[in-house]
Amino acid sequence: MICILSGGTGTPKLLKAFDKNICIVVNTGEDVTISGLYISPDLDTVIYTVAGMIDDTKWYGQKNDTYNCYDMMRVLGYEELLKIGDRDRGLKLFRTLLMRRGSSLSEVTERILEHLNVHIPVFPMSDDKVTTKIYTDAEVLSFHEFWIRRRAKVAVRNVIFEGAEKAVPVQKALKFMKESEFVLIGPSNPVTSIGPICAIREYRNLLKKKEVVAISPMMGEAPFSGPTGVLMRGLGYQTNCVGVAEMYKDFCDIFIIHTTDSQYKKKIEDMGITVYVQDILLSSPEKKKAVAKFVERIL
Ligand code: GDP
Ligand code: FO1
Repeated sequence: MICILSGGTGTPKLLKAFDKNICIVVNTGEDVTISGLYISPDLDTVIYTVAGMIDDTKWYGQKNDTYNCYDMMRVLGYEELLKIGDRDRGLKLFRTLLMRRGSSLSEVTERILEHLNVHIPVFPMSDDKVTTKIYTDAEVLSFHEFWIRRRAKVAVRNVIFEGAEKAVPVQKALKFMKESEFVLIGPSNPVTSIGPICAIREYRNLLKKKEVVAISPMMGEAPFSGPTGVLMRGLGYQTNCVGVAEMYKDFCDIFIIHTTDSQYKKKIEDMGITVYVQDILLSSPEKKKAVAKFVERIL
């Protein structure tokens, strides 16, 4: 069993390509309440992906969803920060109701997986509240204020994961991680997707003991997509695979970088990390399969 750490875009692209058993530990630092609903965007993307329901044009929400509820609210002059589909809203409402009755996020996740007939273990990283906060000179932003309202067009000064020091892992997730053959850090945002998981002490300590393989989310001097570059620059890292390796060097044993980045191999090896150069653009089923196969045979 491979234990995969995931955010909500890059790593999900790979999840269906593995032949070996996997379990997935998902970032919850972006969780937020909108219109009374408990929204766990990365968790929902992972659940929809393993259930074969994801809208893989956007990497959030369900495919073929409708937006009647969202549109009706707009008619009434209320615009939600996230455009939530009707069926997606159904899942989020179900979760919210169960949590209001006292279930934890991980318990509800188990229930959802059961109902969707999914047999791949998926865990939120914690049942405790951990909230990613992005500091600029002028203000402190939630992830969605930063990404959706400000379009990531701000100079980032710092990123903190509020609550992470006191948060404990979901115990089943920790057990699966302990018993896994190795941990795979998927090609996710190292700051806001992998950062919150590593900010929880017990995961950090365990990662140092496990074999850890990571896949770069960078191609040259930029990420394949999203705000990873802006966030890394704000924290003082180079916005390339060397910067990501710097962030992971305390626990990463093997790092897979993109074919465009072979000039950085030596620099990363000098950090004590074994480096492989591969095509890691996950743009077709064949390419995803090739990357998954490579990972499965790496150790
Ligand atoms: P988020 O939760 O939506 O931020 O998603 P993740 O953190 O899981 O993924 C975002 C990261 O995925 C970005 O840094 C992208 O560069 C990376 N990514 C997106 N597509 C690809 C791809 O095809 N290959 C690789 N290697 N990384 C990708
Ligand atoms: N991301 C957007 O950029 N725009 C949206 O309207 C949006 C809606 C949305 C609805 C449900 C959901 O679970 C996720 C949604 N996302 C949307 C994804 C959003 O949460 C972030 O892009 C990811 O969290 C990035 O990690």
